[in-house]
Amino acid sequence: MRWPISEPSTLVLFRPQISFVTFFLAQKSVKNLVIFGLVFLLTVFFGFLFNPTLLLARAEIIEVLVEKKVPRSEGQFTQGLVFVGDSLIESTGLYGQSKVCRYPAPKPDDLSLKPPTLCLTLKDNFFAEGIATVNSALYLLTWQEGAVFKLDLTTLEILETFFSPSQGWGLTTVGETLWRSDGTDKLTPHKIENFAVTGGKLSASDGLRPIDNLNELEYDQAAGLILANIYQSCRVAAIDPKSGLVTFFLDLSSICQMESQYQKNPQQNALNGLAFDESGRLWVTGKNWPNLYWITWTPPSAAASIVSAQSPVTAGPPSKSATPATSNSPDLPDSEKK
Ligand SMILES: [Ca+2]
Repeated sequence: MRWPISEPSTLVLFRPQISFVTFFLAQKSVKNLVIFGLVFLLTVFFGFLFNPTLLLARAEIIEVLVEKKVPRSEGQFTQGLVFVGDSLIESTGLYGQSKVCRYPAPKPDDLSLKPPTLCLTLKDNFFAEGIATVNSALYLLTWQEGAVFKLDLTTLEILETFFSPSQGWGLTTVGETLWRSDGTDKLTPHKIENFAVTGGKLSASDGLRPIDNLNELEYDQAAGLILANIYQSCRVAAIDPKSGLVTFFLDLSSICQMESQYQKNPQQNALNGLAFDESGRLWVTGKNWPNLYWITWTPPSAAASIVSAQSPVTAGPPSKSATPATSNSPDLPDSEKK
């Protein structure tokens, strides 16, 4: 399993510069030394000018706090999670078991999660994945079947079926665009009318490396960032939807450590499920986890400021509270999915 947050190999990144310095030091002529020195300085200057993200090196990693832990029934292979009004909607995967269910959303005076009031069960040959809402519709991805279902948000009735050109993992809405993850570092924009691809893919990177295994998604409206669950890790990447730059990571390892199902089988029972409720609280869960967690975090400091300033767009400081917008889900290698 690749670990997307591993430290970069600095020596590999700067191998050309090291070779240049070695050659520079071998010079015996003062004139040559001056010329090569100037060339070196210009190379460094223009390198950062055309790729300023090199200055960032790595995105900040922020530990989250658990504000509330809410018990729920076990055995839900969570793929997508989204709040809509007073409801929590969840999609769950696996062939022969995939469904979408609506639950009464936890209330401030009663944060317990009640049984579902309505469920749509998919045919056995569909593996449900991420979900997202737009107006009165719910969009549901399937893993590798190529089908994208548009459901009536109230009745969960399938209204239309669209086509996805590649695997469906996570889904979220940013404005009038649906963004889909497919397990790589790429996010693909789709039209809400027919799910046609509506632009170029977004490549998630921390400035040095691609951040792949993007899975469940959730748009943080207040911060202007797409939160992406990194598959089979306990981290969430906060991605600028204009540049693809990861401005920070949320570290949820403390939650993974307290989750019994994760401890039993971290590959299968991976962290999965991100959703902002109506009050801007971010809830997370995982596959087969018997709990939902309301989490908060302290906004990143210097790193986020640098990123925001450099980004052609966006992104106010990430916040502890934000307003929801959408949802989605993830998944994995064929052998591990089932
Ligand atoms: Ca979500």
